[in-house]
Amino acid sequence: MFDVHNFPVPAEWAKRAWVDAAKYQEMYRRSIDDPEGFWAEHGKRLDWIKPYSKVKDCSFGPDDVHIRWFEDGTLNASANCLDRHLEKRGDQTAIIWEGDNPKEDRKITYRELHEEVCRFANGLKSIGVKRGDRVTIYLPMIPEIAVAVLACARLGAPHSVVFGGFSPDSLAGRIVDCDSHYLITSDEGVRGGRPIPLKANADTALERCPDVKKVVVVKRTGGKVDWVDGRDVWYEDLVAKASPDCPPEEMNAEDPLFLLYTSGSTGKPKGVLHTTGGYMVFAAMTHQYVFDYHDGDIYWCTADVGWVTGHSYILYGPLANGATTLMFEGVPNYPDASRFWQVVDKHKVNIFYTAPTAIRALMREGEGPVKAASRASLRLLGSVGEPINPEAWLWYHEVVGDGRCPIVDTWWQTETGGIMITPLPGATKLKPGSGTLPFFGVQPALVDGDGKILDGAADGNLCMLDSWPGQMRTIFGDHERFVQTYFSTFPGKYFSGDGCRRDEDGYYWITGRVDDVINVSGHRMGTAEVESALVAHDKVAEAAVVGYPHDIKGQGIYAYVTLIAGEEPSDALMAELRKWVRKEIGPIATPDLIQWAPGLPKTRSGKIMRRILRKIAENQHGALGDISTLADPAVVDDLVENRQNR
Ligand code: 6R9
Repeated sequence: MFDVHNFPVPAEWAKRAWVDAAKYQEMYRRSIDDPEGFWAEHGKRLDWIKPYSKVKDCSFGPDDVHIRWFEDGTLNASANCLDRHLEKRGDQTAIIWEGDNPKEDRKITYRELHEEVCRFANGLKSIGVKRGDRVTIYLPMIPEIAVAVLACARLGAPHSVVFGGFSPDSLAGRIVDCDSHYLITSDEGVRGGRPIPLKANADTALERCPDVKKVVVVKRTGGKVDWVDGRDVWYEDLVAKASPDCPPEEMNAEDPLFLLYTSGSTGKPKGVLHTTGGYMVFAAMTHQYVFDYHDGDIYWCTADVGWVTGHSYILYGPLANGATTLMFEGVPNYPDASRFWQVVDKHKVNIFYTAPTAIRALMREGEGPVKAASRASLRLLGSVGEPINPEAWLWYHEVVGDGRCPIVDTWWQTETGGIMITPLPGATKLKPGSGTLPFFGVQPALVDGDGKILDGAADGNLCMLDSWPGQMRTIFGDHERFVQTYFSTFPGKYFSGDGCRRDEDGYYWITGRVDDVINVSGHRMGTAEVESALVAHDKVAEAAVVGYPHDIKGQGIYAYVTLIAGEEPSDALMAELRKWVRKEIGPIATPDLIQWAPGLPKTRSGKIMRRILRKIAENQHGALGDISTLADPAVVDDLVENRQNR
């Protein structure tokens, strides 16, 4: 129905972009017909210590699942982001840091960043960090998060960044899961003018992590913190004492670069593992082509480094390309709803990459805050994290971009390492709401419930038929779960967990998750995680959590809660449960709606019928479908009558 709006490639884009429509076709064909040759060539964009002779060795099963790219090559990711740029662009700005407070900013050149990373890497060595050690990073959006990530990469110590919005409990779980003995945090973070007690959270988390030997603390606010002598060290002291000379470790292409935890459909977050060579090739190449990055461009991705978007498109991709990347500490509505556009004007941002949830929230504020800035520097807009509804797309295009800037709607996942389905601004005609076409080397397929591949225009489960260099290699410590999660639903194929439609033009339209994962403001949340937090409360007997459409967040969290016998529902208890989940997981997991459920709809074998709970939460109770397998159909009448979303 939205296919009537087509946005052709602007003529000047087709001319100046790296890739036009004909070149896209040609390069895409080659990447599929001859992946070895294609990636052998494009792998050269990195500086290798020892060049690779093997390019690709991948199997999606059914017997053995393994993924290896460039496997006999060696390199260092931090050297690719720093050292190799020193000669040509040592004095170019690598990172523009814009503080939460509009009066605070910093510019850091490649030479300065290189020196700080080397010093901190030596500092980490001095407290015992060695190649292979997992280092947990729990920092706000300050330049030191880039330094910490790159210093770990320099030492070959895989980092695990935990988003600063996660609770002590979530942090502890992630530290324990990867047996990390080192933590890097800060006294506090600042967002929207308010302090966030990161060190205090870390202290609480570490009560559960006896193996953490050292905690490095960056001084961000100077706020008061507790101190454990012998365990805690100031970042500033480590760096001041350390030598600026730190040769990068020679890493194998398949050595781990980082882990990043993400929610799955079971309660326990998965430690997604990415390795060095393939990930770096894919992050850098997608950054160049999707954002059509040219020397001199100012590029801003508003994500947090705590998510994969921040890893690939604030740090590794842009820095590998020698780009100028903007890092923003604050939030879109502080001091007011014009902040994004003020920052665009202040730093002359050309390429702007954000999430639909931010666009929808700003759209509510009207055009005024947008028009308060000129935005004249903007040339390209991007979207990531969840499907963008056509209304928000059109507002982004017309109001923010003044109708001049193409929008790249980029579909990808923590697991894919980089962008998979996306327009290229000089090549692809746009349709609002569609991620359009696959990137080079990406082979999507839509399959039906029986695993049959669907041709032409179709609606199905989004799978990948073959590997791409940025693909995750395993779940840390649990290869079995990796195989089970991604390669068993449709044997021989990678299953993304998303549903998708392909139209007559071969364009892809992501329709959302088809598993028990919901997408709240672009953040993945396993419903099972929220459920286990709720039942951990001593007044809760049982809980079931589903998503429902939410104007700003995309999806909201709807919780059905059954109390233990003798407990009475009350508004106070509802508030307490919401606070409880915030504390257990973090603010992003707070239920939007809670419904007291005397009972949950179950099959005779005791399985909760989520399909019914979803329909009620969506206020679609007229279409509950077949409920004949319910053990007690009366339960449903009560739930419908007391539904919270009307
Ligand atoms: C990069 C990132 C991945 C899930 C993914 C899908 C949703 C991301 C999207 C999109 C529609 C887009 N998603 N980008 N859906 N259009 N452009 O977000 O990674 O946090 O792992 O989330 O997000 O459902 O499966 P991650």
